Amino acid sequence: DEAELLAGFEATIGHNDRIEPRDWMPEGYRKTLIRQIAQHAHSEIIGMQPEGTWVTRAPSLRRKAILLAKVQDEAGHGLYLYSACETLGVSRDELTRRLIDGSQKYSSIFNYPALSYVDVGTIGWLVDGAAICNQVPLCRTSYGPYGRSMIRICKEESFHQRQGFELLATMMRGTDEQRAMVQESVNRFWWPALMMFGPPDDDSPNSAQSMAWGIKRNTNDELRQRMVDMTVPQADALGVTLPDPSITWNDERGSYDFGAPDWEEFWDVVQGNGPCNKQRIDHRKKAYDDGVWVREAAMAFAAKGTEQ
Ligand code: FAQ
Repeated sequence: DEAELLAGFEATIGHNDRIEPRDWMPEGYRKTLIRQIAQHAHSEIIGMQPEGTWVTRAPSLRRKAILLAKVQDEAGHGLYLYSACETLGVSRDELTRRLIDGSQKYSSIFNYPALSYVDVGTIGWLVDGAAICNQVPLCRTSYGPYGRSMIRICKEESFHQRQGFELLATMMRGTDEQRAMVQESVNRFWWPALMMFGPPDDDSPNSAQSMAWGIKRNTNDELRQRMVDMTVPQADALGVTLPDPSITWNDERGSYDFGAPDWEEFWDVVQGNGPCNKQRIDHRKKAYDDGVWVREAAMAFAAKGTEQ
């Protein structure tokens, strides 16, 4: 009966063992996972757009090959995550529909534009940097398919973060104008990158239950702190200034103190009013609509196969 199934589920969570697709799970657990994994998948797919606009304008063949490979990796991450989500009983088609109709979200960060080629470096350094801080603990999430997909994704994100850092380091060894471009880009991306971790803990309705279920392993604020502690020394090594004068080492806490992002701006972007929200969804919808004939042809071909 249900009480027994629930006790079994809770024992598995309690032992830090994995829940697998055929195991019984509470409906709330399934729904929360579908929400988080789908948002994560959508972020990877929508996240191809800002950097993708620079593929045709990269400054050299080498930079173009690197960028093309990175954007393709993001498509791959989206596909592993959609597959993980499908094990919970929802189809990829349905997930795509929910992205396009706005009933599921994707990360706020991808509603900001990549205005210059340097932004490719900054996105790699700060956005992939934030993604790694958030995702390394998710390798130990309680749902098997999600955790396993995170392992490979994290390896690739680490590579992306280093390529971003290398791009910026190259620019910083260039002219004054190039250094100013890096600084301007970092100024724009720093606060939105910190917002990727979600609202502060006391304003995060899902955290407590997701932590109890072992879906999340750390709170939003814990991971944001980890990001700051990891990034400050890297900014020093690059020679850029993070746009937060309140960043100071706190000896007692063994961490950096830092300022608060503009949470009003965050909620405004999450609610659809960021600089690129409409453009991102319109672009995704156009790609989906343009692909109708491919899906129809694939279905017709598959149907023919079963008849023969
Ligand atoms: N953007 O109660 P919480 C990448 C929503 S990395 C938009 O704290 P939760 C790699 C939240 O959904 C980016 N919405 O929620 C890449 C909830 O609304 P809901 C993707 C946000 O789930 C790099 C409400 O606010 N990574 O793509 C955001 O416990 C470069 C209340 O929040 C992941 O998705 C936000 N930033 O914690 C690709 C990681 N934050 O759903 C290309 C997995 C919060 O109830 C280029 N996800 N909201 O309507 C997570 O770890 C969690 O879902 C959090 C949010 C931490 C994002």
